[in-house]
Amino acid sequence: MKPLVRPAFCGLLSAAAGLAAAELVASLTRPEASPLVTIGGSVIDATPTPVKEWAVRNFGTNDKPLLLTGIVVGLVAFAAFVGILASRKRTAGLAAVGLFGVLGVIAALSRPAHRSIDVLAPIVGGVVAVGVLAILTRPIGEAGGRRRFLTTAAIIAGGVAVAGAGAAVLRQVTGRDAQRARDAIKLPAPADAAKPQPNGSTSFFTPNGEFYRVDTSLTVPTIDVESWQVRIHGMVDRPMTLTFADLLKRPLTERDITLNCVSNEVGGPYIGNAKWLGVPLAGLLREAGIQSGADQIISRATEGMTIGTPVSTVLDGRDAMLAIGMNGEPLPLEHGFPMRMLTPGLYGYVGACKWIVDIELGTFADFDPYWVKRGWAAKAPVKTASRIDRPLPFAQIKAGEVTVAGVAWAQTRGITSVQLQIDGGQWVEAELIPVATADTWVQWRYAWKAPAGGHSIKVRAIDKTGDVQTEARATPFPDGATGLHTVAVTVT
Ligand SMILES: Nc1nc2c(c(=O)[nH]1)N[C@H]1C(S)=C(S)[C@@H](COP(=O)(O)O)O[C@H]1N2
Ligand SMILES: [Mo]
Repeated sequence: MKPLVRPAFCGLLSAAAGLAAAELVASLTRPEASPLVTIGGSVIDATPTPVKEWAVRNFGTNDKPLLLTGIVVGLVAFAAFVGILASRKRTAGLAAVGLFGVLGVIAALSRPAHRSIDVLAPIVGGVVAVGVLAILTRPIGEAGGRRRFLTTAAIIAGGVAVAGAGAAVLRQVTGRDAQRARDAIKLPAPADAAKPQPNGSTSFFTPNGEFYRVDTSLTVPTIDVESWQVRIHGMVDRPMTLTFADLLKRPLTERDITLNCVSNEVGGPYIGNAKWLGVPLAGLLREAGIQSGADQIISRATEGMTIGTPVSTVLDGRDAMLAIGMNGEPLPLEHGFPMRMLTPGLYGYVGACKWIVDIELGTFADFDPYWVKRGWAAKAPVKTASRIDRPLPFAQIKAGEVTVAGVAWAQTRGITSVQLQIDGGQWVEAELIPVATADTWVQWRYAWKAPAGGHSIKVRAIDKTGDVQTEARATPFPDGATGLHTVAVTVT
């Protein structure tokens, strides 16, 4: 058997050279379309929904670094194999390493919001990988022995390091520029302020840094706000294009709105409440002139997400908006800077597209957005729900008066009552802390005289339409979890 180390090394070095070159070209052309990101995005999109749900459940936001590591491990294994192949059948090996480029091109073109320029990086990467492998596997006579090979390899490795570092630095600079531009924005005061909240509770609003994040994007998009614009088109009489400056010039509305994710399990953390500032969407759409028959608003994000929102929900009087501010600041990059949609009463995947670059009026019959293609419900109003935040599950607490507290929500309908059931007994009313509108969660609390022993506390909410939160358990797929949050505690 021929020794495997040198051929595997040649494969790895050529793949590394190709990847570094491709990443460098991408960071110069369009960082969102870096091959690692487009390949990773394609892997995410091809992942079956149950696996994705499992990953979100078990790794939360950490599912992405994990995926990137997986991709790199896969690339390393394939590269080593290609090197070994090239040492036996040189042409086959060269063709195989070229596959990296082809894969990259396919991944780039399969992204929903790709531009033609995106194929440049994988093409350059493929050519570099083939070239490097060709040089490293030259027949011995031409290659001039071991010493010469090592020198060549060292020079290539140096090139890889420089290109890789260059790509990383450029990436950081774009990220920092976007962050700086975001930080420099002075948001105008709202023309229409949010109703003052009657409660003084600090935890009513979720600070931006603690707000949950759920998206399929491997890297946080860094949109250049100066050149950014959004087009509103499709089934409208007067298509329009708006820049960020155009949005700032319009009368802005400020609203307190609770946003939650359809993937949230009963009692889960993917919900947050913030003060949002934005342009009312209903007014914009009426200006554009919605044509009859248009029933779906399709938002497209810079990284390729598509989200479909019913026209009827946006026009029914609720405060749907194109948001540019969150809790008194410009939108944080990870929450959709420079602009995202918000639709009170809808789960995020049908009403809250981030990093929007395009809004098209169309129909549900003609277009399935990203998650709908994957089996999730096309229309997904939030379900009435409640959560116990205190005491924590399995807490050990002292006998006596214990405050049980949490949140309940039924955006657009509002919460009329929250009830607790302790150890399967009678349902008792919790105290609701008053809120200004139906679009936020409600904080509740209950003073419980806790006797010693093991106890279970169960919560349910009743919304203002009279609907009692169902005890029947349902998984988040396809339109949101149901069931009652129950916490077991030990009182001593
Ligand atoms: N561009 C884009 N927008 C997106 C998503 C996404 O993956 N990409 N995820 C949606 C989902 S599933 C949810 S629940 C909300 C989450 O918003 P947040 O991350 O600001 O909390 O964003 C929505 N908007
Ligand atoms: Mo979500």
